[in-house]
Amino acid sequence: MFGLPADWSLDVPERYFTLESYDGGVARWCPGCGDFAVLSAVQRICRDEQIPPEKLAMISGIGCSSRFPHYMHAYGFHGLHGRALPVACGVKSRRPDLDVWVATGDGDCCSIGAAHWLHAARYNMDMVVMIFDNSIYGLTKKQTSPTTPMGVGTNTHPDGAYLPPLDVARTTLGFPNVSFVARTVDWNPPHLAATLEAAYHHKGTSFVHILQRCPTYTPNVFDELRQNSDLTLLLTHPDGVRADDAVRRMYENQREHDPSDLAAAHALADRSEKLAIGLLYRNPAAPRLDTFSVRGLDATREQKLAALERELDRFAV
Ligand SMILES: Cc1ncc(C[n+]2csc(CCOP(=O)(O)OP(=O)(O)O)c2C)c(N)n1
Ligand code: SF4
Repeated sequence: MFGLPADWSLDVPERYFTLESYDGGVARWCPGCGDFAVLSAVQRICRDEQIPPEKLAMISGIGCSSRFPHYMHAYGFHGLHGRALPVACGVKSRRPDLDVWVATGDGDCCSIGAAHWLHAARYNMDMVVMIFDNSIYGLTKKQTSPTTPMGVGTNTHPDGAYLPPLDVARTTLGFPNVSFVARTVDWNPPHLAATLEAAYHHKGTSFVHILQRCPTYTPNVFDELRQNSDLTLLLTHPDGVRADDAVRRMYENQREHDPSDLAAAHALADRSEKLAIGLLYRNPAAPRLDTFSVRGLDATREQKLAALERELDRFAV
């Protein structure tokens, strides 16, 4: 036929996933909410990587951003406020074959869930943790969060927060055994996607600090950053987040930063002068608890019973 050899065959994959394959329904966020951009980026990465939906687990706590699992056609767990990370660690322990993604807000992760944030960094299990930082508690309608800038009035602090905010990326860099910390912004979709892609390919817990617009409750917090690109510093490096020409053209300030340099990462994460975006730190050699927690997963029922008997015998009186 048309000069093709008789034994020619088209190598068509048995399953091909399109963006629709990951579509979990109409997202109910306010118009202009930055969460939409993150959802699109994640769906594109899943399509590009051809991840079967049944191999994806989207885990969240409570908050607007935590509604994320509902909008992905994948396994999902929309759990308790602040508890996304322990659930994700549990899933990864017993189902190492699943790609685990966590959606957690600045309130969910850095306030009520802060203890889990530290320990998840230390456990360093293979997963992507997206911290949606809109500087406010959105779902409960505008209470101060640990990242609310001073001077921004909220329902709990009408005259503005009393204390300076914490920075998500900078704080994460201080945790023991942390292996990946990056920062990006929802209003730069190519950079957001490249950052999440780098996070997905890192073996360990990849924390991605995402500055996320909440036009309803913190409409102006990122105005300066969005209107004046001089306030952003684009981090570049062959081992860092890919920055294509379009992204490079957006920012005059660029710096090559070696992501293995933790001291430099700490200094760059400081936002007092500029907002550094890109990969701040990566340590592929950090030990991972999920390489140990999988032990015994392939044990037979008989082996498990025998192990249980042995344990119980130790306590016999
Ligand atoms: C144990 C518990 N405490 C408080 C709440 C109320 N609550 C629900 S979401 C939320 C904060 C959400 O803020 P954030 O995590 O930043 O997410 P956002 O809505 O801004 O995306 C709070 C305080 C709750 N559901 N459970
Ligand atoms: S309240 Fe803010 S964070 Fe929540 S859906 Fe609306 S814009 Fe998004």
